[in-house]
Amino acid sequence: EEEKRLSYEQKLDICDHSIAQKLLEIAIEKKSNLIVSADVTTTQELLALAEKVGPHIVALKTHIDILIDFDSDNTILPLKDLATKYNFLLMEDRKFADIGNTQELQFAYGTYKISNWADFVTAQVIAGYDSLDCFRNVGVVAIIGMSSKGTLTDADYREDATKIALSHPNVFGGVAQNKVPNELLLFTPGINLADAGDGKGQQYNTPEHAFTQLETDFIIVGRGIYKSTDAEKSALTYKIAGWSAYEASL
Ligand code: 6AU
Repeated sequence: EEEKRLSYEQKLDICDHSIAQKLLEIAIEKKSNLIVSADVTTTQELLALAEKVGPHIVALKTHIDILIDFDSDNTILPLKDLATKYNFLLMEDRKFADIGNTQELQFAYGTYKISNWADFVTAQVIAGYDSLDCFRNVGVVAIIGMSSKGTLTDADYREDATKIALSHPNVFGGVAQNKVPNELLLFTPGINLADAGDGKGQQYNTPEHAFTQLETDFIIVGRGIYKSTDAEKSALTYKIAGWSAYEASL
């Protein structure tokens, strides 16, 4: 018989990181594996989107540095309140890619003070194992493979990146377009039900592909939701599509 993917309940037994545990618990409770990528450029749009999609998501993914009006009191405090109100985590998609000392500074200082509010962050592993030591008080999702056409994350790179992700205690997951070992949570962006690409190198797949072929744990959807005329309705559509695809893959 073909080996079955692990359920969220089974993953709870083998993924020890506290943030992995929280994500899995939220997924089970909300029957959702959806992460919305809030790639909007004003605080008002960010908060309005979080309010609409909050009930349907396990995490809201930010690119906090694209906001034109970032302000820790006006942006982060209300965002934190919404995360508490609707029970979702904050994933800052910073994709750190430097030496440990520089990342430590980028993480805790500057305008965004990511370490003060993010539950988990994305990081490249290009600078090696030790570069990830600085993310002590959050969880890290390692970029193992990218969704864009022509990405340099070939099979050799992904194999080495996966080794770092598996062995570093701060890392509990990976972003990839391929299967990863069961001990990691898999996050898959490049998900869209309507489009195959964006004309700028992005390549899209369906939730069904992500769960059946990649055995992913979480789908990440940006424009498919925040660009649609009714973001709440679209979030619900992707939530249901993601959950059905997960159940069908069990
Ligand atoms: O659904 P989209 O195409 O509008 O947005 C996809 C989101 C963007 C990207 O920065 C991000 O997912 N992303 C990532 C992440 C999550 O790290 C990696 C990748 O390989 N491809 C990708 O699109 O916010």
